[in-house]
Amino acid sequence: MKDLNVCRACDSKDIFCYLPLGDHPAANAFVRDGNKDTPDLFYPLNTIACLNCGLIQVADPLPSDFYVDYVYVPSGSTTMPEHFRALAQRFRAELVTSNDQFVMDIGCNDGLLLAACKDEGMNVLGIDPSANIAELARAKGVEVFNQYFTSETAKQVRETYGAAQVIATTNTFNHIDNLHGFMDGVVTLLAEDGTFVIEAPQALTCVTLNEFDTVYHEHLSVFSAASIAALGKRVGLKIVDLEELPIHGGSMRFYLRRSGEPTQAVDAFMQKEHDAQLFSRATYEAHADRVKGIRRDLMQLLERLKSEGKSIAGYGAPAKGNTLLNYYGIGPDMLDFIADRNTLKHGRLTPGMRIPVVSPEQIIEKKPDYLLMLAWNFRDEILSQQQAYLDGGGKFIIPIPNVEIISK
Ligand code: JHZ
Repeated sequence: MKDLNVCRACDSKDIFCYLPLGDHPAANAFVRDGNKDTPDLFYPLNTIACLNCGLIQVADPLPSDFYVDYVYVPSGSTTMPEHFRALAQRFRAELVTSNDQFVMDIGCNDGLLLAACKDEGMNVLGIDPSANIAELARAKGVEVFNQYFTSETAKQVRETYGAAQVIATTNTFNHIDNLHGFMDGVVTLLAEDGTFVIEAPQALTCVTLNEFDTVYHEHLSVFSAASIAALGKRVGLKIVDLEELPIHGGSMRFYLRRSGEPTQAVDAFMQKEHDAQLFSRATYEAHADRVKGIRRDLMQLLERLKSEGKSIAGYGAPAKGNTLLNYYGIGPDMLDFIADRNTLKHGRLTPGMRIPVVSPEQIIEKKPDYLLMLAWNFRDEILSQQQAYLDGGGKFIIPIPNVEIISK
Protein backbone atom coordinates (compact mmCIF):
# COMPACT_ATOMS: atom_id res chain seq x y z
CA MET A 1 0.00 0.00 0.00
CA LYS A 2 1.16 3.47 -0.83
CA ASP A 3 1.69 5.39 2.38
CA LEU A 4 -0.82 8.19 2.49
CA ASN A 5 0.40 10.38 5.31
CA VAL A 6 -1.39 13.57 4.45
CA CYS A 7 -4.73 14.42 2.85
CA ARG A 8 -4.63 14.69 -0.95
CA ALA A 9 -6.61 17.94 -0.87
CA CYS A 10 -5.59 19.99 2.18
CA ASP A 11 -2.32 18.29 3.27
CA SER A 12 -3.63 17.76 6.82
CA LYS A 13 -2.19 14.87 8.80
CA ASP A 14 -5.55 14.36 10.53
CA ILE A 15 -6.61 11.38 8.41
CA PHE A 16 -7.78 7.93 9.46
CA CYS A 17 -8.80 4.68 7.83
CA TYR A 18 -12.40 3.93 8.81
CA LEU A 19 -13.28 1.13 6.40
CA PRO A 20 -10.57 -1.33 5.35
CA LEU A 21 -12.29 -3.20 2.51
CA GLY A 22 -9.59 -5.84 1.97
CA ASP A 23 -7.85 -6.60 -1.32
CA HIS A 24 -9.83 -5.84 -4.50
CA PRO A 25 -9.15 -6.01 -8.22
CA ALA A 26 -9.61 -2.77 -10.17
CA ALA A 27 -13.38 -2.30 -10.26
CA ASN A 28 -13.60 -1.76 -14.04
CA ALA A 29 -11.14 -4.56 -14.94
CA PHE A 30 -13.87 -6.77 -16.42
CA VAL A 31 -12.20 -9.97 -17.62
CA ARG A 32 -12.35 -10.82 -21.33
CA ASP A 33 -13.13 -14.42 -22.17
CA GLY A 34 -9.64 -14.97 -23.63
CA ASN A 35 -8.05 -13.85 -20.32
CA LYS A 36 -10.14 -15.90 -17.96
CA ASP A 37 -7.21 -18.15 -17.01
CA THR A 38 -5.12 -15.15 -15.98
CA PRO A 39 -5.67 -14.39 -12.29
CA ASP A 40 -7.00 -10.97 -11.31
CA LEU A 41 -4.55 -8.51 -9.80
CA PHE A 42 -5.60 -7.48 -6.30
CA TYR A 43 -4.74 -4.23 -4.58
CA PRO A 44 -5.57 -3.14 -1.01
CA LEU A 45 -8.65 -0.93 -0.79
CA ASN A 46 -8.72 1.21 2.32
CA THR A 47 -11.21 4.03 2.78
CA ILE A 48 -9.68 6.99 4.57
CA ALA A 49 -11.29 10.23 5.76
CA CYS A 50 -9.68 13.61 6.36
CA LEU A 51 -11.08 15.13 9.53
CA ASN A 52 -9.85 18.57 8.50
CA CYS A 53 -11.56 18.96 5.09
CA GLY A 54 -13.86 15.91 4.82
CA LEU A 55 -12.19 14.39 1.75
CA ILE A 56 -12.83 10.64 1.56
CA GLN A 57 -9.88 9.01 -0.17
CA VAL A 58 -8.24 5.76 -1.20
CA ALA A 59 -4.49 5.47 -0.66
CA ASP A 60 -3.62 3.24 -3.63
CA PRO A 61 -3.98 4.56 -7.18
CA LEU A 62 -4.14 2.16 -10.14
CA PRO A 63 -1.26 1.66 -12.55
CA SER A 64 -1.27 4.70 -14.80
CA ASP A 65 -2.01 2.80 -18.05
CA PHE A 66 -5.34 1.51 -16.69
CA TYR A 67 -7.59 3.97 -18.56
CA VAL A 68 -6.14 3.22 -21.97
CA ASP A 69 -8.71 0.41 -22.57
CA TYR A 70 -11.79 1.50 -20.67
CA VAL A 71 -15.32 0.09 -20.40
CA TYR A 72 -17.41 2.80 -18.74
CA VAL A 73 -19.52 5.07 -20.96
CA PRO A 74 -22.16 7.44 -19.54
CA SER A 75 -24.41 6.89 -22.57
CA GLY A 76 -25.52 3.55 -21.03
CA SER A 77 -28.35 5.31 -19.19
CA THR A 78 -31.00 7.74 -20.40
CA THR A 79 -30.50 9.88 -17.29
CA MET A 80 -26.96 10.98 -18.27
CA PRO A 81 -27.61 12.23 -21.85
CA GLU A 82 -30.43 14.45 -20.51
CA HIS A 83 -28.24 15.61 -17.65
CA PHE A 84 -25.41 16.68 -20.00
CA ARG A 85 -27.77 18.34 -22.48
CA ALA A 86 -29.08 20.54 -19.66
CA LEU A 87 -25.52 21.35 -18.57
CA ALA A 88 -24.54 22.36 -22.12
CA GLN A 89 -27.55 24.70 -22.29
CA ARG A 90 -26.44 26.24 -19.03
CA PHE A 91 -22.92 26.88 -20.33
CA ARG A 92 -24.41 28.58 -23.39
CA ALA A 93 -26.80 30.72 -21.35
CA GLU A 94 -24.48 31.71 -18.51
CA LEU A 95 -20.78 31.09 -19.14
CA VAL A 96 -19.87 31.23 -22.85
CA THR A 97 -20.50 34.59 -24.47
CA SER A 98 -19.17 34.00 -28.01
CA ASN A 99 -18.66 31.02 -30.33
CA ASP A 100 -14.87 31.42 -30.56
CA GLN A 101 -14.55 30.66 -26.83
CA PHE A 102 -13.63 27.12 -25.91
CA VAL A 103 -15.40 24.64 -23.68
CA MET A 104 -12.95 21.91 -22.73
CA ASP A 105 -13.90 18.69 -21.01
CA ILE A 106 -11.16 16.86 -19.12
CA GLY A 107 -12.01 13.16 -19.15
CA CYS A 108 -14.49 13.73 -21.98
CA ASN A 109 -15.19 9.99 -22.26
CA ASP A 110 -17.48 9.27 -25.25
CA GLY A 111 -18.07 12.98 -25.85
CA LEU A 112 -21.60 13.12 -24.49
CA LEU A 113 -21.27 16.57 -22.85
CA LEU A 114 -19.18 18.12 -25.64
CA ALA A 115 -21.45 16.83 -28.41
CA ALA A 116 -24.31 18.60 -26.60
CA CYS A 117 -22.14 21.77 -26.32
CA LYS A 118 -21.39 21.55 -30.05
CA ASP A 119 -25.11 21.30 -30.78
CA GLU A 120 -25.49 24.53 -28.81
CA GLY A 121 -22.93 26.18 -31.13
CA MET A 122 -19.91 26.15 -28.81
CA ASN A 123 -16.29 25.48 -29.72
CA VAL A 124 -15.18 22.28 -27.98
CA LEU A 125 -12.14 20.16 -27.16
CA GLY A 126 -12.06 16.91 -25.23
CA ILE A 127 -9.04 15.66 -23.30
CA ASP A 128 -9.02 11.96 -22.48
CA PRO A 129 -6.34 9.25 -22.17
CA SER A 130 -8.50 6.37 -23.36
CA ALA A 131 -7.84 5.43 -26.98
CA ASN A 132 -10.93 3.25 -27.49
CA ILE A 133 -13.36 5.70 -25.88
CA ALA A 134 -11.84 8.74 -27.64
CA GLU A 135 -12.88 7.13 -30.93
CA LEU A 136 -16.49 7.14 -29.73
CA ALA A 137 -16.21 10.88 -29.04
CA ARG A 138 -14.65 11.52 -32.45
CA ALA A 139 -17.52 9.63 -34.06
CA LYS A 140 -19.77 12.31 -32.51
CA GLY A 141 -17.65 15.02 -34.18
CA VAL A 142 -15.76 15.96 -30.99
CA GLU A 143 -12.04 16.66 -31.32
CA VAL A 144 -10.04 14.83 -28.65
CA PHE A 145 -6.55 15.45 -27.31
CA ASN A 146 -5.71 11.85 -26.44
CA GLN A 147 -3.52 12.25 -23.33
CA TYR A 148 -3.67 12.20 -19.55
CA PHE A 149 -4.30 15.70 -18.19
CA THR A 150 -1.30 17.00 -16.25
CA SER A 151 0.24 20.43 -15.74
CA GLU A 152 2.54 19.57 -18.69
CA THR A 153 -0.23 18.57 -21.11
CA ALA A 154 -2.17 21.68 -20.05
CA LYS A 155 0.71 23.81 -21.40
CA GLN A 156 0.65 21.92 -24.71
CA VAL A 157 -3.10 22.35 -25.06
CA ARG A 158 -2.87 26.05 -24.24
CA GLU A 159 -0.17 26.57 -26.89
CA THR A 160 -2.14 24.70 -29.56
CA TYR A 161 -5.71 25.74 -28.83
CA GLY A 162 -5.57 28.78 -26.52
CA ALA A 163 -7.39 29.31 -23.23
CA ALA A 164 -10.74 27.83 -22.25
CA GLN A 165 -13.72 29.87 -21.13
CA VAL A 166 -15.15 26.82 -19.43
CA ILE A 167 -13.19 23.82 -18.22
CA ALA A 168 -15.52 21.04 -17.22
CA THR A 169 -14.61 17.79 -15.59
CA THR A 170 -17.41 15.41 -14.78
CA ASN A 171 -16.71 12.27 -12.76
CA THR A 172 -13.01 12.53 -13.59
CA PHE A 173 -11.59 14.67 -10.79
CA ASN A 174 -12.40 11.83 -8.41
CA HIS A 175 -10.02 9.59 -10.43
CA ILE A 176 -7.00 11.84 -9.96
CA ASP A 177 -4.09 10.96 -7.69
CA ASN A 178 -2.19 14.23 -8.02
CA LEU A 179 -4.97 16.75 -7.37
CA HIS A 180 -2.55 19.65 -6.93
CA GLY A 181 -0.94 18.94 -10.33
CA PHE A 182 -4.37 18.78 -11.96
CA MET A 183 -5.35 22.15 -10.44
CA ASP A 184 -2.08 23.67 -11.67
CA GLY A 185 -3.02 22.47 -15.17
CA VAL A 186 -6.50 23.97 -14.86
CA VAL A 187 -5.21 27.46 -14.00
CA THR A 188 -2.73 27.23 -16.89
CA LEU A 189 -5.60 26.64 -19.32
CA LEU A 190 -8.40 28.72 -17.84
CA ALA A 191 -9.18 32.15 -19.37
CA GLU A 192 -8.85 35.07 -16.91
CA ASP A 193 -12.65 35.30 -16.51
CA GLY A 194 -13.19 31.57 -17.12
CA THR A 195 -15.05 29.05 -14.98
CA PHE A 196 -13.89 25.63 -13.84
CA VAL A 197 -16.86 23.30 -13.38
CA ILE A 198 -16.43 20.08 -11.41
CA GLU A 199 -19.03 17.36 -11.10
CA ALA A 200 -18.26 14.51 -8.76
CA PRO A 201 -19.86 12.28 -6.16
CA GLN A 202 -20.14 13.97 -2.76
CA ALA A 203 -18.81 12.91 0.62
CA LEU A 204 -21.90 13.80 2.63
CA THR A 205 -24.32 11.47 0.81
CA CYS A 206 -21.62 8.81 0.59
CA VAL A 207 -21.41 8.69 4.38
CA THR A 208 -25.04 9.31 5.33
CA LEU A 209 -26.61 7.04 2.68
CA ASN A 210 -24.18 4.13 3.19
CA GLU A 211 -22.71 4.41 -0.32
CA PHE A 212 -19.46 2.69 0.63
CA ASP A 213 -19.36 0.88 -2.72
CA THR A 214 -18.81 4.13 -4.68
CA VAL A 215 -15.24 3.96 -3.33
CA TYR A 216 -12.81 1.93 -5.44
CA HIS A 217 -9.28 2.34 -6.76
CA GLU A 218 -10.48 4.37 -9.69
CA HIS A 219 -12.41 6.64 -7.35
CA LEU A 220 -9.56 7.90 -5.23
CA SER A 221 -11.60 10.78 -3.81
CA VAL A 222 -15.15 11.58 -2.76
CA PHE A 223 -15.27 15.35 -2.36
CA SER A 224 -16.69 17.63 0.29
CA ALA A 225 -17.18 21.33 -0.44
CA ALA A 226 -14.48 22.07 2.13
CA SER A 227 -11.97 19.89 0.25
CA ILE A 228 -12.72 21.62 -3.08
CA ALA A 229 -12.35 25.00 -1.39
CA ALA A 230 -8.92 23.95 -0.05
CA LEU A 231 -7.80 22.74 -3.50
CA GLY A 232 -8.99 25.93 -5.21
CA LYS A 233 -7.39 28.25 -2.67
CA ARG A 234 -3.93 26.89 -3.41
CA VAL A 235 -4.16 28.07 -7.03
CA GLY A 236 -6.21 31.24 -6.57
CA LEU A 237 -9.65 29.84 -7.42
CA LYS A 238 -12.69 29.97 -5.18
CA ILE A 239 -16.05 28.26 -5.20
CA VAL A 240 -18.53 30.88 -6.42
CA ASP A 241 -21.50 28.54 -6.71
CA LEU A 242 -22.46 24.93 -6.13
CA GLU A 243 -25.40 22.62 -6.60
CA GLU A 244 -26.39 19.23 -5.28
CA LEU A 245 -27.20 16.77 -8.07
CA PRO A 246 -29.34 13.67 -7.72
CA ILE A 247 -27.06 11.52 -9.88
CA HIS A 248 -24.68 8.68 -9.01
CA GLY A 249 -26.31 8.45 -5.58
CA GLY A 250 -25.55 12.09 -4.73
CA SER A 251 -23.15 14.35 -6.57
CA MET A 252 -22.08 17.97 -6.47
CA ARG A 253 -21.41 20.53 -9.15
CA PHE A 254 -18.90 23.20 -8.13
CA TYR A 255 -18.21 26.43 -10.08
CA LEU A 256 -14.76 27.91 -9.40
CA ARG A 257 -13.48 31.25 -10.63
CA ARG A 258 -10.60 33.60 -9.93
CA SER A 259 -12.98 36.27 -8.62
CA GLY A 260 -16.63 36.81 -7.80
CA GLU A 261 -18.85 36.70 -4.73
CA PRO A 262 -19.93 33.22 -3.63
CA THR A 263 -23.68 32.62 -3.70
CA GLN A 264 -25.58 31.87 -0.53
CA ALA A 265 -25.72 28.21 -1.57
CA VAL A 266 -21.96 27.92 -0.96
CA ASP A 267 -22.13 29.02 2.70
CA ALA A 268 -25.29 27.01 3.26
CA PHE A 269 -23.71 23.80 1.99
CA MET A 270 -20.50 24.34 3.98
CA GLN A 271 -22.67 24.77 7.08
CA LYS A 272 -24.60 21.61 6.21
CA GLU A 273 -21.34 19.64 6.15
CA HIS A 274 -20.48 20.98 9.61
CA ASP A 275 -23.93 20.29 11.01
CA ALA A 276 -23.78 16.71 9.72
CA GLN A 277 -20.44 16.26 11.59
CA LEU A 278 -18.52 15.47 8.43
CA PHE A 279 -15.32 16.31 10.30
CA SER A 280 -15.93 13.98 13.22
CA ARG A 281 -14.44 10.50 13.64
CA ALA A 282 -17.69 9.16 15.16
CA THR A 283 -19.58 9.86 11.90
CA TYR A 284 -17.29 7.52 9.95
CA GLU A 285 -17.32 4.85 12.64
CA ALA A 286 -21.14 4.82 12.62
CA HIS A 287 -21.11 4.63 8.79
CA ALA A 288 -18.73 1.63 8.89
CA ASP A 289 -21.05 -0.12 11.37
CA ARG A 290 -24.06 0.43 9.07
CA VAL A 291 -22.11 -0.98 6.11
CA LYS A 292 -21.42 -4.14 8.10
CA GLY A 293 -25.13 -4.29 9.03
CA ILE A 294 -26.09 -4.20 5.32
CA ARG A 295 -23.68 -7.04 4.69
CA ARG A 296 -25.34 -9.12 7.41
CA ASP A 297 -28.89 -8.36 6.16
CA LEU A 298 -28.05 -8.96 2.50
CA MET A 299 -26.16 -12.20 3.04
CA GLN A 300 -28.93 -13.57 5.27
CA LEU A 301 -31.51 -12.74 2.60
CA LEU A 302 -29.52 -14.22 -0.29
CA GLU A 303 -28.74 -17.38 1.67
CA ARG A 304 -32.39 -17.82 2.65
CA LEU A 305 -33.58 -17.35 -0.95
CA LYS A 306 -31.01 -19.85 -2.20
CA SER A 307 -32.06 -22.39 0.41
CA GLU A 308 -35.65 -21.96 -0.82
CA GLY A 309 -34.47 -22.82 -4.33
CA LYS A 310 -34.96 -19.32 -5.79
CA SER A 311 -32.84 -18.15 -8.70
CA ILE A 312 -30.99 -14.87 -8.32
CA ALA A 313 -29.12 -12.74 -10.85
CA GLY A 314 -27.76 -9.19 -10.81
CA TYR A 315 -28.93 -6.12 -12.68
CA GLY A 316 -26.30 -3.58 -13.69
CA ALA A 317 -22.57 -4.29 -13.65
CA PRO A 318 -21.30 -0.88 -12.49
CA ALA A 319 -17.81 -0.47 -11.12
CA LYS A 320 -19.33 0.11 -7.69
CA GLY A 321 -21.05 -3.28 -7.94
CA ASN A 322 -17.63 -4.91 -7.88
CA THR A 323 -16.71 -3.20 -4.61
CA LEU A 324 -19.92 -4.54 -3.12
CA LEU A 325 -19.59 -8.06 -4.55
CA ASN A 326 -15.94 -8.43 -3.58
CA TYR A 327 -16.32 -6.94 -0.09
CA TYR A 328 -19.46 -8.90 0.75
CA GLY A 329 -18.18 -12.06 -0.99
CA ILE A 330 -21.09 -12.52 -3.44
CA GLY A 331 -20.00 -14.78 -6.29
CA PRO A 332 -21.38 -16.99 -9.09
CA ASP A 333 -22.71 -19.48 -6.51
CA MET A 334 -25.16 -16.73 -5.52
CA LEU A 335 -25.74 -14.78 -8.77
CA ASP A 336 -26.20 -16.77 -11.99
CA PHE A 337 -25.33 -13.78 -14.20
CA ILE A 338 -25.41 -10.00 -14.24
CA ALA A 339 -27.41 -8.21 -16.94
CA ASP A 340 -26.13 -4.85 -18.18
CA ARG A 341 -26.98 -2.64 -21.16
CA ASN A 342 -23.37 -1.63 -21.84
CA THR A 343 -22.31 -3.90 -24.73
CA LEU A 344 -18.61 -3.29 -23.92
CA LYS A 345 -19.10 -5.41 -20.79
CA HIS A 346 -20.98 -8.29 -22.45
CA GLY A 347 -19.14 -11.60 -22.57
CA ARG A 348 -16.80 -10.47 -19.82
CA LEU A 349 -16.59 -11.64 -16.21
CA THR A 350 -16.75 -9.33 -13.21
CA PRO A 351 -13.27 -8.82 -11.73
CA GLY A 352 -12.66 -10.84 -8.59
CA MET A 353 -15.99 -12.62 -8.28
CA ARG A 354 -15.98 -13.70 -11.95
CA ILE A 355 -19.73 -13.50 -12.57
CA PRO A 356 -20.66 -13.46 -16.30
CA VAL A 357 -22.03 -10.16 -17.64
CA VAL A 358 -24.73 -10.57 -20.27
CA SER A 359 -27.29 -8.53 -22.15
CA PRO A 360 -30.60 -7.68 -20.38
CA GLU A 361 -32.37 -9.98 -22.87
CA GLN A 362 -31.20 -12.84 -20.67
CA ILE A 363 -33.64 -11.65 -18.00
CA ILE A 364 -36.53 -12.40 -20.35
CA GLU A 365 -35.03 -15.74 -21.32
CA LYS A 366 -33.91 -17.00 -17.88
CA LYS A 367 -36.56 -15.29 -15.74
CA PRO A 368 -34.63 -15.18 -12.44
CA ASP A 369 -36.86 -14.91 -9.36
CA TYR A 370 -34.78 -12.06 -7.95
CA LEU A 371 -32.46 -9.43 -9.38
CA LEU A 372 -29.90 -7.78 -7.10
CA MET A 373 -29.76 -4.18 -8.32
CA LEU A 374 -26.10 -3.24 -8.27
CA ALA A 375 -26.71 0.00 -10.22
CA TRP A 376 -28.97 1.21 -7.35
CA ASN A 377 -28.19 4.83 -8.31
CA PHE A 378 -30.45 4.37 -11.37
CA ARG A 379 -33.15 2.71 -9.29
CA ASP A 380 -36.17 4.58 -10.73
CA GLU A 381 -34.96 4.36 -14.32
CA ILE A 382 -34.30 0.62 -14.02
CA LEU A 383 -37.57 -0.16 -12.23
CA SER A 384 -39.62 1.57 -14.91
CA GLN A 385 -37.58 -0.07 -17.67
CA GLN A 386 -38.05 -3.51 -16.10
CA GLN A 387 -41.78 -3.15 -15.52
CA ALA A 388 -42.45 -6.29 -17.57
CA TYR A 389 -40.11 -8.29 -15.30
CA LEU A 390 -41.95 -6.98 -12.21
CA ASP A 391 -45.34 -7.60 -13.85
CA GLY A 392 -44.27 -11.17 -14.49
CA GLY A 393 -43.65 -11.70 -10.75
CA GLY A 394 -39.90 -10.89 -10.68
CA LYS A 395 -38.51 -9.03 -7.66
CA PHE A 396 -35.64 -6.61 -7.18
CA ILE A 397 -33.35 -6.57 -4.16
CA ILE A 398 -31.93 -3.09 -3.54
CA PRO A 399 -28.80 -3.16 -1.35
CA ILE A 400 -28.13 0.57 -0.76
CA PRO A 401 -28.96 2.60 1.36
CA ASN A 402 -30.60 -0.38 3.08
CA VAL A 403 -31.66 -3.84 1.97
CA GLU A 404 -35.12 -3.66 0.43
CA ILE A 405 -37.20 -5.96 -1.77
CA ILE A 406 -39.32 -4.45 -4.52
CA SER A 407 -42.12 -6.34 -6.20
CA LYS A 408 -45.06 -5.21 -8.33
P1 JHZ B 1 -22.88 3.68 -13.25
C1 JHZ B 1 -19.07 5.07 -13.11
O1 JHZ B 1 -19.24 4.19 -12.05
C2 JHZ B 1 -17.68 5.02 -13.59
P2 JHZ B 1 -20.21 3.01 -12.19
C3 JHZ B 1 -16.84 6.14 -13.26
N1 JHZ B 1 -15.68 5.65 -12.58
C4 JHZ B 1 -17.42 7.19 -12.39
O2 JHZ B 1 -16.75 8.10 -12.03
C5 JHZ B 1 -18.80 7.00 -11.87
O3 JHZ B 1 -19.59 6.30 -12.74
C6 JHZ B 1 -19.49 8.22 -11.39
C7 JHZ B 1 -25.83 -0.21 -16.46
N2 JHZ B 1 -27.23 0.13 -16.68
O4 JHZ B 1 -23.14 4.71 -14.23
C8 JHZ B 1 -24.87 0.65 -17.22
C9 JHZ B 1 -28.04 -0.81 -17.24
O5 JHZ B 1 -27.61 -1.92 -17.57
O6 JHZ B 1 -23.68 3.71 -12.01
C10 JHZ B 1 -23.64 0.63 -16.33
O7 JHZ B 1 -22.83 -0.50 -16.63
N3 JHZ B 1 -29.35 -0.49 -17.44
C11 JHZ B 1 -16.47 6.81 -14.53
O8 JHZ B 1 -19.65 2.01 -13.15
C12 JHZ B 1 -24.21 0.47 -14.92
O9 JHZ B 1 -25.52 -0.04 -15.08
C13 JHZ B 1 -29.86 0.70 -17.07
O10 JHZ B 1 -31.06 0.93 -17.25
O11 JHZ B 1 -20.47 2.57 -10.80
C14 JHZ B 1 -24.33 1.79 -14.21
O12 JHZ B 1 -23.06 2.24 -13.93
C15 JHZ B 1 -29.00 1.66 -16.48
C16 JHZ B 1 -29.53 2.99 -16.08
C17 JHZ B 1 -27.69 1.34 -16.29
O13 JHZ B 1 -21.43 3.77 -12.91
